[in-house]
Amino acid sequence: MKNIVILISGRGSNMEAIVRAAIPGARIAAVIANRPDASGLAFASAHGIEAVCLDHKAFADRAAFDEALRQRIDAYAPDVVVLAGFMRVLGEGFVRHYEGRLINIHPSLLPAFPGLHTHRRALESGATVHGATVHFVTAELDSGPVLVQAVVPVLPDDDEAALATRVLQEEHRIYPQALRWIVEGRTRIAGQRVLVQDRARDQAALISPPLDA
Ligand code: NHR
Ligand code: GAR
Repeated sequence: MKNIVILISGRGSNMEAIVRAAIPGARIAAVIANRPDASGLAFASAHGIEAVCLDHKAFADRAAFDEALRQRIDAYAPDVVVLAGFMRVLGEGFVRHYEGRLINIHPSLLPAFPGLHTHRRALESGATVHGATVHFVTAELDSGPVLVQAVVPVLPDDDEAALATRVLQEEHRIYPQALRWIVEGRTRIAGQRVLVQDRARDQAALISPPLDA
């Protein structure tokens, strides 16, 4: 059995998608939030998962929070640590400690739009496609090796909320899949690339807006 620890900051719908996926061989050992008002903690508790709040505001600085967080996580002997809407930047020491077993989902097609407010920035850029990326976390923000990406169209009537909803729906598909690949031991990091054994080989292009028939 592989132990999974999931870190959230809010609603936790990606955490929920992972829990509902019931990945064979994976046990969600704990869900930890850095904010007491993270509503995802209630879902975790209701599903018999240990739900922990570690309020970053209770710590003197980032290093102290990182260290306390690391100790809480390590108590569960995790094989994989999953950032699911986790909103605190983590220090180099923390990231190095979990190297190769720490993953994040970011709401853009990296390397486009690292950081915050990705949907607004995608709309402003005029891009006609946008999406989400699951990646291994490295010290440099939103820059680690990519496991999987989902592309959605940007539609003419989109506002930030509509685009975010379309992206989130795909996040809920790709994040459980990526975690499953890791739990099954099928991923290998080769430089900036991630190789997935025996993955589907669909070479279809995604074009937005669609070409005329
Ligand atoms: N830490 C490292 N070292 N590397 C990454 O790739 C990380 C990370 C921590 C979180 C998630 C990331 C995202 O997917 C993530 C990736 C928070 C911020 C941020 O600026 C940026 C990126 C991400 C998460 N946070 C502010 C901060 O001061 C707080 C913002 C808030 O609380 O609303 O930490 O986008
Ligand atoms: C998701 O869209 C996730 O990609 C994004 O926040 C949302 C969290 O939703 N993550 C970040 O922006 C990280 N900086 P959720 O709490 O319902 O999973």
